[in-house]
Amino acid sequence: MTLRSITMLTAALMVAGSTTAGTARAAEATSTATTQPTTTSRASAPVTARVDIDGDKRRDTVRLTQLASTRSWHRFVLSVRTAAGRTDTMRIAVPNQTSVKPSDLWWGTAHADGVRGAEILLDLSGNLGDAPYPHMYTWRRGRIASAPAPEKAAPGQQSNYWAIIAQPFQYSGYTFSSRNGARTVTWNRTTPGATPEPRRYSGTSTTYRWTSAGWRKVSTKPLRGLSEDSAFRLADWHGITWR
Ligand SMILES: [Ca+2]
Repeated sequence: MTLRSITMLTAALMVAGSTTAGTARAAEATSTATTQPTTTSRASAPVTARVDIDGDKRRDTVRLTQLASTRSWHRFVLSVRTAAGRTDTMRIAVPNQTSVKPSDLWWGTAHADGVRGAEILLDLSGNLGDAPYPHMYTWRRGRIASAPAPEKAAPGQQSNYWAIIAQPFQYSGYTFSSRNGARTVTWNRTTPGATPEPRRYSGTSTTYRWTSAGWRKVSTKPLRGLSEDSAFRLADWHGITWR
């Protein structure tokens, strides 16, 4: 999914949400609903994907299920059941600013890092507005785990927010590749210079290689003099297809 298609999809969802809310499929809320005040009594339909998560080449079941919302939070459960029978779950919460359902958070799965098995990407903005808030999850030692962004992989600053940003004040995106058996990702980030028309963007292109200890920086080079179109093109996922 590209940023442009996200914007178009968001517009379509907002239209659809205003016209089809009454016919939206609903599933029974799970038994883990809490006693807190709720704004919805029933949760929306879960998203389910069949993909190899644990790397044993057998397809596993990934599911994002919605729990009852509170006044402040929409609450979800990400679950994985492997072909081998192992199950784990992780709670996900997003601010309750407007109605969202699992399909609004679901971005897709893809092989991102250097460990066999797919990663899971959720947009914790709920696919609303033009600022995605992608968070990545993976499978480690039999459990669902956060997959930190490479620039936040150092202990103490780990965050599984991946900075996909396409705003005039900042463009940021990631390019994945596999070279000589090593998985790499390059984080490109630019900001505008002070001179208007034509505005030029500069920043850094930092490449990380996957190691047994996670992403490790291997090089940084400057980006200079980019047109806004060029900066925009970097502000997406490249070399990887979330589906
Ligand atoms: Ca599997």
